Amino acid sequence: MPTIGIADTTFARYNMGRAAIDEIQKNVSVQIKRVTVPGIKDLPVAAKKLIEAEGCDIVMALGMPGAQQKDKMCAHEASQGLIMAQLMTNTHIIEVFVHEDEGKDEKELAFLMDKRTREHALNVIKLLFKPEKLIREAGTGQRQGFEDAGSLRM
Ligand code: RDL
Ligand code: RDL
Repeated sequence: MPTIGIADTTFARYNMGRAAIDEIQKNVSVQIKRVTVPGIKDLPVAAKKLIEAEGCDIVMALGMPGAQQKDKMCAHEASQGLIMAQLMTNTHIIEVFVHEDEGKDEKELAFLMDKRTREHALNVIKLLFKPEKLIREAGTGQRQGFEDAGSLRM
C-alpha cells in the first residue's frame, strides 16, 4: 500500500494536516504518516525524513506564510528548501502554501486554506494513482482554492 506523508505547521491558523488527511481518506485507501513542525522553514527536512526514513511515496508540505514582508521572504526560502528536498530524493513534495493575506477576512482565509489543501490532496492522489488524469487536465487553468482560471479562448 502506498504511503502519503503529511507535514504541516503550528504557525498556520488552520489545521491543514487534518483537512488533507480527511480528503485523502475519503478518496483512497493508503497509509498516512503525519508530522507537525513549528513553521514553514522546518518543512523541507520534515518532508525529506518522511521520504527517506518513513518510506513515503509522496509528501504534502502544508503551511501558511504570514502577511508581513519577512514572512514572504521566509516562504521563498522554505520553497527553495522544498524544491531541494525533491531533487535530493527524486520524489514529489507538493507545496500547499496559503498566504495569510490571500483571504479578505478570517472566514475567507479559512475557506481558502481548507479548499486549497483538499484540491492539492486530490492532485497528490492523481500523481500517485492516475497520472493520466492530470494529462487530461493539461492547460485547463486549474487553481486550488478560488475559481479556476480556465483555458484561453481563441
Ligand atoms: O526553524 C524555526 C523557525 O525559523 C521556522 O519555524 C520558521 O518557519 C518560522 N517562521 C518565521 O520565522 C517567520 O518569520 C514562519 C513564518 N515567518 C511564516 O510566515 N510562516 C511560518 N513560519 O510557517
Ligand atoms: O491567480 C490567483 C492565485 O492563484 C495566485 O495569486 C496564486 O499565486 C496563489 N497561490 C499561491 O500563492 C500559492 O502559494 C496558489 C497556490 N500556492 C496554489 O498552490 N494554487 C493556486 N494558487 O491556485
